[in-house]
Amino acid sequence: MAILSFERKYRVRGGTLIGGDLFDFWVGPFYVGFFGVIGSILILLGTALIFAAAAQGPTWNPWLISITPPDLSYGLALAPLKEGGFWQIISFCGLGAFVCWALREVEISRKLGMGLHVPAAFGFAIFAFFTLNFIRPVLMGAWGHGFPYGIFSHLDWVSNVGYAYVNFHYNPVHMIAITFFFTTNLALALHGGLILSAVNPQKGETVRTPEYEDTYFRDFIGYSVGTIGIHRVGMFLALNAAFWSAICIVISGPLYAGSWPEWWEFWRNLPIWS
Ligand code: 07D
Ligand code: U10
Repeated sequence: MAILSFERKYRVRGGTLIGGDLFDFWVGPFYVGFFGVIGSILILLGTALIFAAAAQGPTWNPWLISITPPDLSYGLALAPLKEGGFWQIISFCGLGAFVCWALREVEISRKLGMGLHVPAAFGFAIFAFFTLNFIRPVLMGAWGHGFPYGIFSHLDWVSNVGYAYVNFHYNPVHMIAITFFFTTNLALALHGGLILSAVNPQKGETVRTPEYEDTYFRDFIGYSVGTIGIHRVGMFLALNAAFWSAICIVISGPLYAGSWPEWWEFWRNLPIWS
């Protein structure tokens, strides 16, 4: 079905989570919905506040602008705007906008009668952000433990927090998260390469069917995970990357405050070696 007649067929009301027909419409290609409206408000407000905070100075250099969380002395209280209050409201707008974005994905999935895989996957990214700037600061008793919104400043934050635990590479869960990130890359390279090699032939050649794709990997490594299977593998790897990232940072501080290299001493102290 051509895309335009398909859109006419499925663009009917219903499937919304709340609000019934309220905001159940499209603007050009975009589905709006209740969460599109709320999300847009939060995005506009959050962005305006970023500009307002940046306008306090000291710089308009985009690399150096930084909206910083309150000083640790504010604990979990609200801070004045210029002393971290901007950061607090912007964080709230950001989180709200991410959640609205996910719920709008849910409404679109429901309208189309599709699974909720896309919003579920985005939920893992939201979970990582929520862990960094909400769960961990609350567990550690101060909003000041959140990361600042700035290009260089957030890199400095990662470096400082990393060295606060001496060498973050030794955090075993950071290792797991990185392993999942790298394996996601491997899987996507294999998948992208395999698909292009089969369905994007040279002029005069014919497109190859999935049997060819299966056979390629059976010949190569003795096993093919299959055309739907590779997407399960990809989803599994990518979601685990975000999930273990969140875990690796939330245990640093709230659960374990020492040095990560020293954590591995448990291994040398196992009675089995003596
Ligand atoms: C958090 C993103 C969520 C996104 C959302 C959507 C918008 C819209 C719109 C532009 C999870 C946002 C959308 C804003 C914008 C428009 C149009 C995803 C998230 C909701 N590390 N490390 C990680 C590596 C070192 C340290 C994670 C590698 C050092 C700390 C990942 C190396 C030290 C923290 C990772 C390395 C150190 C991390 C990040 C190598 C520093 C964290 C990915 C090769 C000296 C952070 C949850 C992530 C974390 C984190 C990888 C080195 C410290 C696994 C490969 C040794 C303190 N590191 N790291 O979280 O876990 O994705 O956060 O050296 O806090 Mg590390
Ligand atoms: C393609 C295709 C297509 C097909 C195809 C194919 C491409 C058209 C036609 C071909 C594809 C294939 C044949 C498949 C290819 C396969 C891959 C690309 C890779 C697949 C890989 C996996 C499915 C698994 C990868 C696994 C990873 C990355 C896990 C690494 C993690 C670990 C080693 C540990 C994991 C354990 C976990 C997560 C749970 C336990 C952890 C904890 C409880 C927390 C951490 C622990 C502690 C705090 C304490 C103890 C920690 C210690 C001691 C440290 C441990 C540290 C470690 C690093 C282990 O296109 O279509 O069809 O066929």
